Amino acid sequence: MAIRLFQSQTSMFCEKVRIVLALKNVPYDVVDVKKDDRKSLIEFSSQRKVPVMDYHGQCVIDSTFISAFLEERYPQDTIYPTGGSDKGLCLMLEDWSDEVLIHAIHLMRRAETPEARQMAEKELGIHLRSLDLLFAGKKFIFDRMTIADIAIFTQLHYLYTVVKYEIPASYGSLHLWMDLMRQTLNLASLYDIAA
Ligand SMILES: N[C@@H](CCC(=O)N[C@@H](CS)C(=O)NCC(=O)O)C(=O)O
Repeated sequence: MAIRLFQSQTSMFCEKVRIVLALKNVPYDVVDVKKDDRKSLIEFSSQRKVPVMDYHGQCVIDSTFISAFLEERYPQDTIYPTGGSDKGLCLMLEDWSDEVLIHAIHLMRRAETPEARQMAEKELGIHLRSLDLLFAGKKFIFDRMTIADIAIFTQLHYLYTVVKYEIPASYGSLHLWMDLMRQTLNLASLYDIAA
């Protein structure tokens, strides 16, 4: 029985999992879940969110759990840093990205008036500034590309591909890191979605 990923192409959480699967060279089949047709997903997982992984019949829900599950089974090309303390920080950053950064990105996506956009840009700006400081003088956050980089990249990548928002050039360190991530993940442009 093959591994199946219930997913949607534009979801940042699904992109996060696709990147982990690609880094670990794990072959899988895709089940595309449409907004208005979640029947097979609900039948398999008893809930309606993607990503969900069907691992030879075992149901794994949520990008963070799927990533940790894949790491356990495929420890090669690890997605975590060396050392327990750095791993703790890495998991916190993954969670920050999935639970906090995402709100600013959704706010930007939903902003329909100039006032709402200004508010959203202000909130997003707080996070972009923190990230720009975080990446100053660094390649990746830890000693290698980890799930923290991947989680943050997929959120910001969504800004370009779905929200159509360009991160201001003034965040120079953040731009350098985005370019490095794009090259490492072999994306031709920031608009490409990892296959
Ligand atoms: N914490 C979850 C979030 C998953 C999530 O919010 N998925 C969205 C797509 S980006 C979804 O399927 N939403 C459908 C719904 O809420 O009905 C993860 O990391 O996988």
